[in-house]
Amino acid sequence: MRTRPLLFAAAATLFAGGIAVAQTAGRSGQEPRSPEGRRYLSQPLVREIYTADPSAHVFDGKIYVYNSHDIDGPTPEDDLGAHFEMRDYRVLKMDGIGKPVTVGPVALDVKQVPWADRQMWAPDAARKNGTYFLYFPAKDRQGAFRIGVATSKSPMGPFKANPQPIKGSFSIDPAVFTDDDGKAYMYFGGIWGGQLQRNTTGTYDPNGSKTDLQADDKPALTAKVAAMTPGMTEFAEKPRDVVILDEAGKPLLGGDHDRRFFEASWMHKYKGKYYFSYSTGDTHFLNYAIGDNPYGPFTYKGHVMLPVQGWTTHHSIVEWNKRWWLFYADTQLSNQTRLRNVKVTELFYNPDGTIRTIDPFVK
Ligand code: FUB
Repeated sequence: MRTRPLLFAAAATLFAGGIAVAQTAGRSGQEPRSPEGRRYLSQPLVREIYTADPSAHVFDGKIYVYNSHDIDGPTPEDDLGAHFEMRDYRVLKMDGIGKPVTVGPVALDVKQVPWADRQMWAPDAARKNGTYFLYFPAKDRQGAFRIGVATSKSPMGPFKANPQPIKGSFSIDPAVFTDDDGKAYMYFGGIWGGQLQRNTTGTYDPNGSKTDLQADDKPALTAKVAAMTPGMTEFAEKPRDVVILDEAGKPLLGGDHDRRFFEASWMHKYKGKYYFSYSTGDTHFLNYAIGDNPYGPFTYKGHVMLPVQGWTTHHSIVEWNKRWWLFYADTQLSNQTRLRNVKVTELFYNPDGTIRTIDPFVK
């Protein structure tokens, strides 16, 4: 396990409501800029490995980030994400925002998962009764994404995978939310390479559409949600649709690419309301919608974040130290889609409960 302090050389420090959040300059002392010359809002949490898809959790006051571990594989980029060839997971740990980040050892490798063949994509984690659960998507030997679960007594792992994926699971990007009553729900799914559009009949269709339903004037494909069994390792019910409504109460349409769900579900609760947030993929927004219960429907409210550098971003929203934080990723370190780095910035609510849109660049 390695601990790496944040670089503070020539640091600019942003004061976000009292706590100093370090914004790191490069080793040269020059402030890092995007290829277009824009200044980044925040800096990568770690630099010794590439990381993406951060799902942050607070366990016993410490922050753990369950993320994809990006690697530089040989596969050319395509629209189905074949270039995301991740093989293992490594958990990040920090005592607080702005504190040193520990990069854990391999927490789970694809070779340790009997059913999985490749592409260990965006994971999430949960804790119940002293056991930590790592949820992860991977392709099986038929090339179908399924969602697996692995357990550990430590939040850093190593995790031991169940021999089979979760029964009835498909697609990608699991996010497990535990409500105040202790009941847990998994949100999941993604279109295009995430294969939601190839799972509309209950069976994976390898010859299905490459993108979506290809029906722009029909309701868009939705994320899915299923309550978890008390043991946290299976679905307690058939997954349901996570319906997002527009301001008129109508489901968002497939052609509404700036607003419709693409991938990267996350659920958090704020002042008794349920906030379902997600990525719009090909239009690169992080959006959110608010509902009155974990199943929705949810009403579309706006952008959590504007597009970052890089094709994808994927996020989580977590409360730490009585303030709210957005974990996300961009490609600052590599400027390559497949080699991302996770970041964090503070998230603020307006008095009416809407989220103040975050620009990942400083004006
Ligand atoms: O990291 C691989 C995939 O890219 C994730 O599963 C998606 O959410 C997107 O970030």
